[in-house]
Amino acid sequence: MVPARHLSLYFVMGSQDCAPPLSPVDVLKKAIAGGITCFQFRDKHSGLTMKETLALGRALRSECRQHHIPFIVNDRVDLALLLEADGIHVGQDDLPVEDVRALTGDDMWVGVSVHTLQEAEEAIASGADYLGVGPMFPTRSKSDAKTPLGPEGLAALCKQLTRPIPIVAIGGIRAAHVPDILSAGADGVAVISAIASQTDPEAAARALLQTVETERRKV
Ligand code: TZP
Ligand code: MG
Repeated sequence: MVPARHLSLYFVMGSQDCAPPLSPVDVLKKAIAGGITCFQFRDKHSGLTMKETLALGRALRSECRQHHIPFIVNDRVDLALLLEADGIHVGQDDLPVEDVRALTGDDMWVGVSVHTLQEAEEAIASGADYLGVGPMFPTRSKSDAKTPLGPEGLAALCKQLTRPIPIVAIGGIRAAHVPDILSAGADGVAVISAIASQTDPEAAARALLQTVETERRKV
């Protein structure tokens, strides 16, 4: 299992999520300065070649290592292994958890995206270390995102889970949503645009983290 504190402010990003003048490395540096607690490298449909993706992954990995931020790779076991990632995150259409585990060994965390209680139970049974539940709200960052669950959907899922597991909520999340999401049962929030599309990603990350920490004291 992933220690829940790492999920407080989970930043997801790839080159498709950043716009000049800030490069992905600039954005990550600022997000780290603002206090993110975990980073997922998710480069999708960005037009980068495999070599460019690997090079970018190495640069981002190095930033995370320097600041002791867990580094997770989205979808790609090959990249996760080459980048010596701390974890890999898979969706419902990616490799099954057992097969990921067979390739990565037991030391790498495996996170799974789920949208329903059944998917959550299956992910737990197959040995997931944490769940990403979403989308919470409409999002522009994922073209094939499913129907938003809202905090009510998240609360229902959390309440019915038969075994506990660390949970991070994702999809359209802004600081104002944090109270409802944490009281619904999530350990933290995962965001792309609430940090990557902001003119000041550091300030955006800092404000989000502060909200998470304030709310956590109340929950
Ligand atoms: N999975 C479910 S929604 C989503 C992913 C990767 C996109 C989240 O991006 P944003 O910009 O925080 O809505
Ligand atoms: Mg995926």
